Amino acid sequence: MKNKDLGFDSRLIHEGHIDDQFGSATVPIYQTSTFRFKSAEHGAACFSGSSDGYIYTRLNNPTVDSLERLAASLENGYRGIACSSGMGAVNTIYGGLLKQGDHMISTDAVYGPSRVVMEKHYSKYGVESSYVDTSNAENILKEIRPQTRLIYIETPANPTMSITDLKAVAEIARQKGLITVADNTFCSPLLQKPIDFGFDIVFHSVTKFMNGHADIVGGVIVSRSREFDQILRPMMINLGCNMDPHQAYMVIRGLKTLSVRMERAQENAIKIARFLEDHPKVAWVKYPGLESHAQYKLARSQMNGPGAMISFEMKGGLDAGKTLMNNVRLSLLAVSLGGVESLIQHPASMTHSKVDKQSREVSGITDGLVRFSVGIENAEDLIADISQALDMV
Ligand code: LCS
Repeated sequence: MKNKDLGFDSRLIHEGHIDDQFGSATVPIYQTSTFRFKSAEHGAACFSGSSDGYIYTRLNNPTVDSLERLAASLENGYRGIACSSGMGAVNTIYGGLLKQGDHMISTDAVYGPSRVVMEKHYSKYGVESSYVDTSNAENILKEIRPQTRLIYIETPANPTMSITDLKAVAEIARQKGLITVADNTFCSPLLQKPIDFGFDIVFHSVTKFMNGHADIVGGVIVSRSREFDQILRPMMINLGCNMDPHQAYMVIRGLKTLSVRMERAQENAIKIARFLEDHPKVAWVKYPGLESHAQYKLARSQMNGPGAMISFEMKGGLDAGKTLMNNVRLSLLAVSLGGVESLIQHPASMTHSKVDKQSREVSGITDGLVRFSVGIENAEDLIADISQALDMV
């Protein structure tokens, strides 16, 4: 059977594996900075591209290559580009696709640094950006200027959990000749495949659900076509934000259990979301698996599951949220997300603290918003823990 005929879970286990001479069941870690050429001619051929041998680990490496092939298969794309971090992927995309005078339209509630690096650094090089609520595709249409080149969306958005209609955005971009990029970190390719909806480029902070064990930082970009891969790969190489072979091995290892981890985390998440929604001290809960989520139907139509991220606000605002966070005992008070352990954090003072307060408020990142990344512990234990912490408020 050809691998393209395999189901998603079989791909997680078998796809991308580069053959090694000893028949290793797992992808070997090629912990080397450089590769020996067979001859001067071979070295020259590797550099010219007429031979696809390995050269130097910043450029290519068999372990990293295995992850790049696996990621591409999972996202139904052409090829993956593994990066040292999710922010390495963001900068490869911005730097590779935008030039002086270009304009980008982005989801307003993106991961804080994805916005901060554009507003504070790329603006110095003459790149302009607008931040809108992309959960209404009309807002994107209104922002398009002659200089617009890129539509960059995050869905569900970190941390507001608002959902952008992938098909509608891809259609707008097709009509206007724009490039589309989706940050798929909150979903992983198990729950959402933006390329299937017409997106050009998808990327992940693999630090999160894809690796899933809170033990490495990394990123991966998957392009729909060779054209985009050929623009982005040299950018990543020249920025020097390549993934290390050991990091790549860890992600490949973590990915094998993506489906089983995500299924369990989602089972827990819906129970916790309902518990929070019914709790008298909680003002609101945003979770795509709750009927009360404003885009519940859209989420169901483009995601294969609601995921394991929940945002909520305490009736007592920030102070009540702080008391809650200071009193959880099982969940960890920590940033990051998508691991087997549950994590709780406060975006306004932590992950999104460098975004100015007014922009945070406009995009729905209120001071009282608390973000919960649901792990795979026993749901009863997680609920008991949150419940006792809520009692302290
Ligand atoms: N995109 C999203 C949606 C993210 O949540 C993050 C990190 C990144 C990109 C950047 O990836 P990194 O370089 O960290 O691998 N999000 C974090 C968060 O919410 N808490 O801590 C990190």
